[in-house]
Amino acid sequence: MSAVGAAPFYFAPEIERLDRSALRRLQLERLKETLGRAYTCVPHHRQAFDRAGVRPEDLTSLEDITRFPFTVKTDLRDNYPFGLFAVPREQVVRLHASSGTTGRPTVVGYTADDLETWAGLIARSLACAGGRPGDVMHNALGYGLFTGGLGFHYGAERLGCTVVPMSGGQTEKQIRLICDFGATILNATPSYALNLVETAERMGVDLASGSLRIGVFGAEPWSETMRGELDRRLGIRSIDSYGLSEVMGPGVAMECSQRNGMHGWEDHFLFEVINPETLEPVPMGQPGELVITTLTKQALPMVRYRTRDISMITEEPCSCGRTHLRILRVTGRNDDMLIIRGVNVYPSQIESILLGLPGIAPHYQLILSRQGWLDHLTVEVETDSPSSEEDRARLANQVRHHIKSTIGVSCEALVRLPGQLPRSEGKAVRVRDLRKEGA
Ligand code: DLL
Repeated sequence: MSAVGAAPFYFAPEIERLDRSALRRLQLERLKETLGRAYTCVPHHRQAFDRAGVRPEDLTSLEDITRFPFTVKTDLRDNYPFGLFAVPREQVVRLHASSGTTGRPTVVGYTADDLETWAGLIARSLACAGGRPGDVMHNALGYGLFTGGLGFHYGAERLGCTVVPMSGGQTEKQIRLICDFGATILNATPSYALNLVETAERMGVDLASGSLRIGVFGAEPWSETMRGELDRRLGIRSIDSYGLSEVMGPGVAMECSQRNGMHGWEDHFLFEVINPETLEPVPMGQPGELVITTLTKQALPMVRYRTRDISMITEEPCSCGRTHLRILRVTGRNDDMLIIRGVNVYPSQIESILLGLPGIAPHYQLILSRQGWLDHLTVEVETDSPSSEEDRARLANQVRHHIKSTIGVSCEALVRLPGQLPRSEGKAVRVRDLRKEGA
């Protein structure tokens, strides 16, 4: 394989290591084009710009982006299915859509050029994660309307990997194929990766001593503790992978081997972090809601899309040499935040506490209900091995105590035996809010 001096095609140092001022100049040029196209071709954006009293030509610096209106998920729903497309439908060669559990699905579209860009960015992301041509990538992300499966599929082929297009489900068969085909990269949601590892252990297969080298995990929040668990039980280096359908799908950001935040590909996206209450920008390095503007998308240009994802970004240089900013672990979505008796709680905070307790397995569900006028939180977890009722009662006490002392919320803890909680085949469902279901 070529050294960096004669860089292979999937590693583009001229762009991945571009000096930040040149990167910003490129962003400004592309941002002007995007705003112009959005204004000219998408009535929704034109009206929103007019209401805010701004024209694309008012943008003379990247900072001017804050004068432009946000786009939110309901804008996609209100313009269902193709109202936000900036090209005639005939030029859209692929559609994806969200599951739409609450109302209409959100539909996203791609031109042939958009698919080229997407595959290129996934190839770049996989290479950033440590993937190389010749790797065998077992793709356990769902194929279909979800962007995960097909997104990684074409990008991995572009990198020169052998792709196993497995999708989710048929877990035992997945284990056999991982072993038989000598998979070196596993691509999955972290919760499904855990399901895979447990199933393998039950089958007597030790994946940790097998061919896997890298796990590319994303599409849902996960913690450092979970990373440690997956690294150890799969014998891999787990890499965090971020993206969302509204701005493209996976391939928006990926960790490098340093594993200290995900490089967000700034030649294709403009990243901002805002305070979700005041909608003002927050200073670099402080947490807030990630807002993303696409810089090269043709079919569906997105202007200041409010992701709802809570994270922070840093421009501190990374020792890998890439100059693109880093998005630190996405801890949750501000619409996933639970308000329990007035305390703000993210499911990932509870995950970190649970995974830090010996004897507890990384499976949990949070059930919220109302008892009288008060919110009631029940935390269901599993033990990591069969245990007596007495031991489980002792563990339940520990869970209650740690949650109370760390986040200040009282809860009921139910400790189940291994295998009693539902397993994920894609994005895990961690929260059941019975208060919303009227129970
Ligand atoms: O989940 C795209 C994707 C597929 C990303 C595979 C990575 C791997 P959506 O279904 O539109 O697209 O869901 C996007 O998932 O706004 C976050 O809330 C969450 N999410 C995605 N990646 C991460 C991550 C895909 N690494 C939504 N950490 C996003 C935490 C993540 N949350």
